[in-house]
Parts: sequence; structure tokens; C-alpha cells
Amino acid sequence: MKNFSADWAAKNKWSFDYFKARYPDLMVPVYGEAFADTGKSYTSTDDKMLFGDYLDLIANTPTQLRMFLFNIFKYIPDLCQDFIYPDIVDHYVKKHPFMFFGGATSKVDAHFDLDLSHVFLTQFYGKKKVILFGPEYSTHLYRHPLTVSCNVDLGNPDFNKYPKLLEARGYECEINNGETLFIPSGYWHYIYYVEGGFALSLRARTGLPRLALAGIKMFNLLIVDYNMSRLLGAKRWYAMKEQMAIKRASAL
Ligand SMILES: O=C(O)CCC(=O)C(=O)O
Repeated sequence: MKNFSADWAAKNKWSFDYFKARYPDLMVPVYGEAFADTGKSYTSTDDKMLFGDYLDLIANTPTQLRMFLFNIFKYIPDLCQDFIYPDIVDHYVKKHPFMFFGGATSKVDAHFDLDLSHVFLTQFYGKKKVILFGPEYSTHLYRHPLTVSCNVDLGNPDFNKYPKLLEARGYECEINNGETLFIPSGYWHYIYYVEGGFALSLRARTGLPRLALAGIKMFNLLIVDYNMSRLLGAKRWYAMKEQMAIKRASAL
């Protein structure tokens, strides 16, 4: 969408320089390689950096360091004045507008969002390549049971190891400054930062049945998967999930 953010003050205001000048000392969480790695939980990270230093880094250098699902508005509520929720849907999740930052070459491994909300992802700076697959292709993507992710690298897919990928039909697009991508509930997305940049995601609810399904998925991931990993050891449990994913896909 080209006009989703047409009326936002943020469009002419937010930039690396704007954030850096105002909030250089904010400590922000940063992620390295994708979160599907063995032993990493869904969205946690121990690494933190000063926002000013992080912005300098991504403005000038290719880097894998990303800020993922960052609710910057919790720390700087005034920024919420700079955008509005366009009334093309009802029931935005207004508590959780998230920002995403990344340097050139950063990638976000294929996953779908645990809360199953619809997402409107508006790009401010830089350019991103996005690959999307509908939920009907979860098995073709070798989804790890109980989780919202897989071990497939959609940026460099190994078709020998994951042959069913060849049968999945998805979408590939680029989002540039000022453009908004709609990611429907449950859609898989893989993202590659062609240039360093940042984006805002506004989320919308999808109704009670999907909310209940999201509850089940949260229980599976945050309770069952987490405890299985603790019980069996992260590496062993990850390898077991990978085997299950391969078995399911070969039965297609
Ligand atoms: O743009 C990004 O870096 C990630 C976006 C994403 O994964 C999401 O909106 O769920």
C-alpha cells in the first residue's frame, strides 16, 4: 500500500538523525543471527546497546544486528502522536505498535506471528525484500512442531534437504520508504534488509476463534516447547523437531 501512512507526521519527522539526536542513551535490545537457532527462545535476547550507537552502526555498516518487536512507545510515548491508525480495519491492537530496525544484510528467519494478528508493516528508511507463504504451506516449509518457525533458510534454500519447498507457492516483494506491506494473519514471512532501515508495524485482531487458536499456539510454544527444551536439552530437542518436520513433509 502506498497511502496507508499518507497522513502521518512521522513520515517527515522520523529518521536515524531524529532518533539519534533525541534518544541516544536509551538502552535497546539487539538480536544477532535469526531467532530460530537452537536454544534461543522466541523473542528474548540478552544483548543491549545504546540506541545512538546502534543507529550509527546500521546507518553506516552492513550488520546482522536487528531490533526486533521493539515497543519503543513504552519508553517514548510521545512518538505515538506521530502516526494514526487508518480506519480500514477495526480492532487494532493499540497496546502493541512495534518498531523493527536492522542493518543492510540483516535477515529475519521465516516465521509467522504467534498472536495471529494481521500486520501492517510500514517501511520508513531503506529497502527490504520480503517472502510470504500462506499457512497452508506450513508443512512444505518444514515447520517445527509446537513452534512458529522452521530451519529452512528462505534466502538460500537447500532443496536437496527440503524438497517439498519446491511445491510451495508464495509471494516475493520489496518494500521501500513510505510503503506498507499487509501480512495476513498466520502468514509466514522471511525478511532481508537490502539497506539499513526501520519500520513500524500496526497489528489488527482477527476475531475470537483465531484469538483462541493463538492462545493454544502460545501455550504450545511458551510452555510445552520451552519445557521440552529444558528437559531434553536444547540441541537434542531441536534435532527431534527437525526430524519430525522432515517426516511430516515427506508424508505429503
Ligand atoms: O521488519 C522486520 O524486521 C520484521 C517484521 C516482522 O517480522 C513482523 O512484523 O512480524
